Amino acid sequence: MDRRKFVRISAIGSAAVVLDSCTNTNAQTNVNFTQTKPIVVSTWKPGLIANKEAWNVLKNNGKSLDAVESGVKTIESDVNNKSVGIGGLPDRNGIVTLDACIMDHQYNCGSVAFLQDIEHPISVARKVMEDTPHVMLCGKGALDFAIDKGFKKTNLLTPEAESDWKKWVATQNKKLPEINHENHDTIGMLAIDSDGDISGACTTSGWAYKLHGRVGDSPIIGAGLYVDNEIGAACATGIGEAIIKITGSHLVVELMRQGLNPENACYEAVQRIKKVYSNLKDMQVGFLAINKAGQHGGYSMYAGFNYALKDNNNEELIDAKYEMEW
Ligand code: SD4
Repeated sequence: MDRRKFVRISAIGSAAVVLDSCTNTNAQTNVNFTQTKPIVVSTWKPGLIANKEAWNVLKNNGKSLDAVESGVKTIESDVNNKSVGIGGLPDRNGIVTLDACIMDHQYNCGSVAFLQDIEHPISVARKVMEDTPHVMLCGKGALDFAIDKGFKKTNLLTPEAESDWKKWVATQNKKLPEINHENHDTIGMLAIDSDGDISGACTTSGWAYKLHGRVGDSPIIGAGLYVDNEIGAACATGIGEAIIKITGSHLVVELMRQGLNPENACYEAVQRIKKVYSNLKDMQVGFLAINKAGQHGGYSMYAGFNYALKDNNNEELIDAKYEMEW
């Protein structure tokens, strides 16, 4: 029943109303709405490092959009992270292909999918947002656009990732690794700046050893990321196909609009995936959300999902609640 107690942030953002959806009495208690800001949250343990970078922007009254871009770039450049940017595990043809998107407080958004040879897909996504009338560029077109904008080509396949891939190629069954246990760390980041404006970013090399050409949820606005500055923002990690099927991040934001707090909204999104799939084996998905007040929460299908938080008082890794053990 506790889960059903939630805080509704009013659309104008001036008050919070406590509702009890179980009794649905609409008994409402006005409480003072104090926005926690600035604040940044991001998925998985590497989020701790990314948050530090974002915080350098936020603490100096910088924009949340700049914060999330510079935050996730640190992970894109980390050769030891096997799920994002350079060092990311390749597809089954041995080619690293990257997906990323970014969204600001005014519904502006940009995205790249199936991008190769560029270290910072998130910055290309931002250029798509700022310099074109489009939202999404893919593959060769995205690469040509990046080069045109001055990005340099980089070999993203590190010797370590190549050797992992070769070992996988040599396996009999060519099973896709389980996201979370063997293949995780896609970074989704959500931030509120000192003006109270929310932005988000998401970047990944996707599901290791995926089919060549496969695109996951991470570059899809509404699936891997969504921001509505009146309500809050959400991002996702895990099996992208499941997240796309329920338009996960948009769903979480809409659930917050209806009054759920971030954790409960993430919980409901996981329940939706449970309805869609009869077989949940290896079906790890995790959602992370923040509302306009700066409340945050996450929830995942399986144990193991965590997220990093940084605000004026806290810097920590938080274990999300989950539906089941592996
Ligand atoms: C994808 N959602 O490509 C990504 C993978 C992921 O942690 O999040 N891994 O489907």
